[in-house]
Amino acid sequence: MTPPQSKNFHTANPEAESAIDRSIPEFEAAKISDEDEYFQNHKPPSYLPEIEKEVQEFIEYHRKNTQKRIALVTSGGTTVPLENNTVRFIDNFSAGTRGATSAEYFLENGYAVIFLHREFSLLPYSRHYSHSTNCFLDFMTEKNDKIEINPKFADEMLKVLRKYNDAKESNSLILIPFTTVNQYLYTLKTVSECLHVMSSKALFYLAAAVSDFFIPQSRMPTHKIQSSATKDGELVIRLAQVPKFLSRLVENWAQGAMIISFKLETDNNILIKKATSALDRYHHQLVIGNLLQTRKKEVVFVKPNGDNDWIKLNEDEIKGNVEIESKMIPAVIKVHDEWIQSNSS
Ligand code: PAZ
Repeated sequence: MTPPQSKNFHTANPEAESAIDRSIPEFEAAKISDEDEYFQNHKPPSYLPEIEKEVQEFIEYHRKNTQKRIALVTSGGTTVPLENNTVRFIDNFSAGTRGATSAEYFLENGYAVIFLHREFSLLPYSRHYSHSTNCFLDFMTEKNDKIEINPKFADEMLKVLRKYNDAKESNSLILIPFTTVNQYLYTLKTVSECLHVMSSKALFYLAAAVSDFFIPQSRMPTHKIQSSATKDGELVIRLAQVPKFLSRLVENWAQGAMIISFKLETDNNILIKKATSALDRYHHQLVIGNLLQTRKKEVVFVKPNGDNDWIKLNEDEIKGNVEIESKMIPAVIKVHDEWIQSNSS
């Protein structure tokens, strides 16, 4: 028996009056997102496949042998080259203290760490002796024609050396460099995609200070900008906005991972508002807010449930050189525990 047909209308016939309605505004062709367009129009760094291989091996090693959680810690500032054969670039203040210090506390707490850092910025462990007002030779002394560690620094140095050796021997730390914002974006994408297999056991701790503006490759001069090219003695540079990659990270590259972004401001009055709007926009798990002026003494954890939890060092802790990351990382790990728990059912 054939099913009853509606006699009142037919979907196959266009409606005569509106079949061609010229008054309807033109339907725009689907646009590719700013993020995708960025990757279509900018070349990846030539060494990216090697990084991908190293990172995959690192992740596989821990999946098979240690079952450790893996933290991707980004650290330091990105450069924005003004020329393709780069003589000049725009940079920012970040030395990588937050990233390098945090990486040490993640390692101490049993995480394996992928340290995606600005080349020549601070590194875990060596940070205690590099970029310091003390020359590294001050840590040494001469005795009976031999070089020794200055006894004044020996105890502290032994502690750092042991932790460093632990991280090395357990293959728990991998160092991945970047310099330009383009290298950072491509490497972040690649590493994130590799980490996809870790699901909720991956933690993204995005402490790098990434430039918001850049010069697209299409309009970057090949050679050094000549002073004769200036107009009335002024050099005018037109920068484009770096696309916001956090939504891609949350929705595609690192789906299931716990993602923490940082928000740096210089105006106390807008810090919480800006951190909250980042959470609303990207739907990740935590924004850590900090002010340029006080970033080593206090930070605020801005959470999706509306909580703003401050972590501060007191006067004694500041005098005793306590690092704020020693309080931040256990608090971050607590949030990660809850994230893994909520994803395991
Ligand atoms: O590198 P550092 O320790 O001097 O500074 C750390 C920091 C302020 C760059 C970091 O805590 C941070 O807030 N990063 C994100 C910056 C931003 O894109 O808003």
